[in-house]
Amino acid sequence: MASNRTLTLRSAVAISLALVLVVAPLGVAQAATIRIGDDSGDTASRSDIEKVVAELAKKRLRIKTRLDEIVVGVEYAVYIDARRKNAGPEWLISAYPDSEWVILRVAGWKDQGKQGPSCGRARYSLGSDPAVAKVRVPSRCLNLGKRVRVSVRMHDGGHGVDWAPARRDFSGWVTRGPDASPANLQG
Ligand SMILES: [Ca+2]
Ligand SMILES: [Ca+2]
Repeated sequence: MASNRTLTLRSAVAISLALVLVVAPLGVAQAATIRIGDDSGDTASRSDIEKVVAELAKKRLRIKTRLDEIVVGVEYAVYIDARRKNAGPEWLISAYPDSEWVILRVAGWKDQGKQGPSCGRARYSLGSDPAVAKVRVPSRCLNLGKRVRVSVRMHDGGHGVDWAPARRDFSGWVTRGPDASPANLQG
């Protein structure tokens, strides 16, 4: 029969293993962020996309797009592919620098005229120096799973269009990571 000391040691080992199992998922490196570089000068518009960063955490998806300049009247559109089984994106966030923006359901890259949920905690903002468009949506509101990919389009009327990474092409899949610390959420 095991001594009390052995049992205590066994218990300690069991508890330690349990702690490791609980803690491990947080420590696993996950590709929660993806960056898409885009060429400068590939559109005649001054709202040339330079870079897109998409970040998926448990509670929210954030997409940050760096543009050469924010031009009034430009449509800034973020397509989100949340279902691998369905071809193309499921959601479109369409925004304008004069602050009007909306979440739409899409199928086959087409706006079906169906407005998506209003997602009360969703946010869209623009910064002019540097020129950055930011979109932040709660994952639950758009029923996002563990992986998404994005495609971003800037449409400047007759002046040009710019896509990142390319027309109707997506970034790689962003695998959900743990929610970023409050410091990482800034910016
Ligand atoms: Ca570009
Ligand atoms: Ca899809």
